[in-house]
Amino acid sequence: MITEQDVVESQRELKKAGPSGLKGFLTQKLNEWRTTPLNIAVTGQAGCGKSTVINTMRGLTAEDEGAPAIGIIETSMECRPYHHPDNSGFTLWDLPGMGSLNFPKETYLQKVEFEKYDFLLILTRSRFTENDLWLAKEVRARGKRFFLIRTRIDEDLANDKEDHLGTHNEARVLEQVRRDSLSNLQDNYHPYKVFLISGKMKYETRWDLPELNKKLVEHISGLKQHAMVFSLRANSKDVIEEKYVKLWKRIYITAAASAAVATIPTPELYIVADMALLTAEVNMYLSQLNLNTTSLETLSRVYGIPSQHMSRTSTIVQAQNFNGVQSNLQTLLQDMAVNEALEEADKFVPVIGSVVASSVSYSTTLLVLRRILDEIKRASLQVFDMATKLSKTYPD
Ligand SMILES: Nc1nc2c(ncn2[C@@H]2O[C@H](COP(=O)(O)OP(=O)(O)OP(=O)(O)O)[C@@H](O)[C@H]2O)c(=O)[nH]1
Ligand SMILES: [Mg+2]
Repeated sequence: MITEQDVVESQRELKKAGPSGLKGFLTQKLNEWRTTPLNIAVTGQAGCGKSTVINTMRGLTAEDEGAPAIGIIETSMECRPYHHPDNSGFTLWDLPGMGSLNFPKETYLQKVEFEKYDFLLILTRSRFTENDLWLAKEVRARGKRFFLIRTRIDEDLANDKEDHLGTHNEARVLEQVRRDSLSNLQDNYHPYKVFLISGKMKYETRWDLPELNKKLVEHISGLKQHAMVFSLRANSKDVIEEKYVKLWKRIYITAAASAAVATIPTPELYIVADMALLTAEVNMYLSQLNLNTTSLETLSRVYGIPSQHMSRTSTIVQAQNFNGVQSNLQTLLQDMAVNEALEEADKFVPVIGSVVASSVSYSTTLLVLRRILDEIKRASLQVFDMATKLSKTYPD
């Protein structure tokens, strides 16, 4: 995320507008991904599970406020945008299925304003139709990506288990369903992968949903990729790793922005740090890695894991329960300012070092943020393991 070009620009900002100019520039870099729009269209026939998938991808369950209506009557009669709760630039569009009275094939692409989407998710509960394939080809012809998704896979598995209690074999059922999904298409050769998923949040770590997330990240680049990684749920070890790598890269900029003030640290404080900025950053780690209070409550509700159980994975996760993230951070910063040496080799030292007394602050903050991020990642993997263990069986 931080390039040589950024370092040069930082130096220029510093010369031009002093430490506060530098700070403004760096803060804007940190927030760039939030202003990068991402639009994902979700289409499929009534009842195939669009609203359910949209909720789960936004970290919401049906009873959360702002979640799309889920039900057994046809509720999606128009294109409806659903924003990510923490990133309004990330929008999932609930599109009506093609071929319904209001949305005939001939005018479908115009009516749904097709050009604006980065990806199209084509959902089906059973077999894909020629209409689905037509849509997929139109998308491809316009240089965009589509994914074929077979939903409600937990129900197929549960049915098979009930019907073939003695011989039920999950892998075999999945293979059958995968083949069956494309069996209505005339063309014998269709090289498309079918993603088998359940849209229910309790199954978000299972079957092909994590792989789908990975593909959404792989097929996009630059700031849009940042926005994607920071908007997806941490529902696989791969996504947790992706988030970690991108959060790690922000540390240089955050530490520099925090240290870029023209005040000399007092002997009692040792270092200069923008506590509001740093606390917000640590809160971002917690929410990105599913460990903020809201995520813990959701996980607790969905999987039945007691919140205290998850909080115990780390002191910083625990600290947020009594608003202690900031004081936790402050203690770490002060302890480290005394104990740890300057990291000379770092890229920003030449820039920050010219701001009064800021290089020690910068290096210390850098080390503290790294330590905290590592700890939060470790806790996140632990919580992830708790959740996956509990989602092993179907149905309830
Ligand atoms: N078990 C299971 N049930 C699902 C899944 N997806 C959806 N459902 C259920 O199927 C019903 C319809 O799901 P919705 O998400 O409302 O489907 P939709 O495609 O948005 O339907 P319309 O808005 O009417 O087009 C609801 O009762 C959901 O709870 C799934 O993956 N597994
Ligand atoms: Mg719906």
